[in-house]
Amino acid sequence: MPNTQVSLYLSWSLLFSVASAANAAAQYSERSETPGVAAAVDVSGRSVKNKRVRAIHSNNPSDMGSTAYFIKRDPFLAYQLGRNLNFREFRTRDGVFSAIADLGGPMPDGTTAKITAHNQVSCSGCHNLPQGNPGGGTNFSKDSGFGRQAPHYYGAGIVEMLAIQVRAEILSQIDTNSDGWVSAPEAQAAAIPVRVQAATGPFGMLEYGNPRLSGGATGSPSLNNIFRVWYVDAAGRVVPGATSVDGLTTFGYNFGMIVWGWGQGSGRSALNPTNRAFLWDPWNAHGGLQAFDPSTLNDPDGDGVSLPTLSGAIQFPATHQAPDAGNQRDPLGFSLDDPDGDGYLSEISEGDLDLGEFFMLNAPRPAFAGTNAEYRQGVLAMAAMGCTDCHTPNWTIRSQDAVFAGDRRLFDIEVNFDSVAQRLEGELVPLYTYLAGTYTPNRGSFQIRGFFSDLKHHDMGAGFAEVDFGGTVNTLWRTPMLWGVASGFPWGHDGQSLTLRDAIMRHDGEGAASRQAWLAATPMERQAVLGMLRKMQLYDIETLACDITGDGAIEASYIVAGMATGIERFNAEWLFSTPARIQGPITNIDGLTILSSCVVNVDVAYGQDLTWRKDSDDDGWPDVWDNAPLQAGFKDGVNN
Ligand code: HEC
Ligand code: HEC
Ligand SMILES: [Ca+2]
Ligand SMILES: [Ca+2]
Ligand SMILES: [Ca+2]
Ligand SMILES: [Ca+2]
Repeated sequence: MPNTQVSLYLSWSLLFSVASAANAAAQYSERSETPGVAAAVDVSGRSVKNKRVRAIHSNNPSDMGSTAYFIKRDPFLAYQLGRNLNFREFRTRDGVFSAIADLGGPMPDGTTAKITAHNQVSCSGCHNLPQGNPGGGTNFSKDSGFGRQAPHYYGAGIVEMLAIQVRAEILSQIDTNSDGWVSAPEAQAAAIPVRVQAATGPFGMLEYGNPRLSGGATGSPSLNNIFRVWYVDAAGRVVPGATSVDGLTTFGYNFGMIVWGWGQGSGRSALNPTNRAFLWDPWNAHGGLQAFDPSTLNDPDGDGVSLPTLSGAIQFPATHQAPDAGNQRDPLGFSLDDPDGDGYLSEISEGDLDLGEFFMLNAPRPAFAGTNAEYRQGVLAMAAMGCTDCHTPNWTIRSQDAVFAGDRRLFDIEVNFDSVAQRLEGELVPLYTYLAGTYTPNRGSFQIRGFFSDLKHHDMGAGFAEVDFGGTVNTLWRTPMLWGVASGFPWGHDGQSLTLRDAIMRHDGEGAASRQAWLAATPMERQAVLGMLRKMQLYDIETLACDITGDGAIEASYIVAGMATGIERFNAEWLFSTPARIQGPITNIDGLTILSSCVVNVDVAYGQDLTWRKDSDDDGWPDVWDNAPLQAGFKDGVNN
């Protein structure tokens, strides 16, 4: 019997591969088709439907199909294209990998390897709870034998905006002549400790360390470990490799907040300062896909901070540069470097990063699935135990002015708990002005309730200690945002806490007093905390009941392009400038009528025929970047 099964499978797959080869030109390997026609089908509508085509960056929205066009003219499509880059499974023909599961990157001791590299073809290989969302959930072999836990990145835009805002606020206090860096005399005159106001009200004032230099006119500052500092010459330009202000080659410093990552130990902050960097880094480390990114290198004054990207985020080339340097370029503009030598060029383009970043900027934030009273009680109980000394509940994004960038997002999804219906319900809140076909973010202020982090690193002592692969001990960790913590199973940097109680019981070092307070609290007080933590949750973004039309109601049968799509919900495809039209009711092989969310106008809805996007030979190289636009060549447009 097993033999028959195998041979059946073989003959079927043989037939199938012949059929698909015959249809190759008409097919996408993504699930873009309708049932009964081809293999690449998904009636749930959740799979990636658009073709893998390198996106082309432009600052000009009139360049049809460029990233400026999508972000300014068709931003929900930009969001969806970015979503699909985050969740797409990259294939051999896209340049994924060169090696598989080799060891990569040095630990602090300089010799021990840090991670199992080249182990996933998609961000969603690890960030997939719930599937198709920027959730967390998996642990993988990194830093120590216990591994590291993948956090969710719901609300990633807010996290990034706060990180850039804290830096801007600190800089505006110390950099008294406003030239963008801290000179030795400015450092000497700085107030200590440097303070930042997270939000008005209680728990709002945070201290980020000592910006003065260790030796007065020379040395280094002692800011909180979450910052990475670099040193600059008399004109504020990065001096590569410098480790202090010496008054000879270095005359001051600059810094960025490495907000992302659990922590890498004393003097090593954490992983990445921006969402853009948190795309090219894992694509390289896990997927073997190297990005070429002129936007990050766009630093005309050489101070180590780039001009804002299309999403409005400054980058930090002083400390973080994409792996493909683009030393040699094709006349059409893409990089010829091929850092991993697999023959596939420009595996991730600057435009891909624009779109992936735009999705992360606008990624919806976690929700609180309880009443205001339950929330208030929980926060009060946490405050009484000292938890809020680190888990800062509220933050304010400052509106745009000379110092701050304002809320750069296009929209917010406000999710609340309906205690009568006993469910979460969302509301799409536009944060843009639409004028003459162009969407512009309002860049106002935004109140974030229920964030629960001070964005600082703390010494958490033995309870959370990590002995890394090479034997170095780390006890410094970023206060994790607790939004979404109920869906964050398991907990701690190593995922070793299988209950919330256990995570709390591991608080040691600077958190020891809090654990004592937890132990001394009454069962009711502890219950108030746990009860609240268990309501801070994630949700499936695309099936959440959600008012997207702004009429204050959630329609039971929401019609898009003449087709009933089910309950009103946030599916970005329906907000495209040409909305995606679903297939609608179909009869399946069992004779049941089901709703097919397959999209029947993929090419038009997804802008696949626009000048800067069109890929006539389906090789992933858009015609305008393809040296043989009518001959498939996955490696470089020409060769296979
Ligand atoms: C192999 C599993 C894996 C893959 C694939 C992966 N990640 Fe992660 N991710 C992790 C782990 C583990 C961490 C925590 C790492 C640490 O801090 O040491 C993390 C951290 C993050 C963070 C920071 C979260 C926080 O709270 O600090 C972001 C953002 C993120 N990943 C985004 C991405 C994106 C985008 C991709 C795809 C381009 C991706 N990840 C691919 C496992 C993965
Ligand atoms: C001194 C700062 C500090 C205080 C006070 C503090 N925490 Fe934490 N908390 C942290 C840090 C840092 C971590 C991350 C530990 C790690 O990386 O493994 C953490 C982790 C957690 C986690 C796990 C989160 C996750 O995503 O894995 C929970 C839950 C938590 N804290 C709740 C509390 C509660 C409840 C209190 C009060 C009883 C409290 N914390 C007090 C700093 C603090
Ligand atoms: Ca590769
Ligand atoms: Ca390559
Ligand atoms: Ca092509
Ligand atoms: Ca070609």
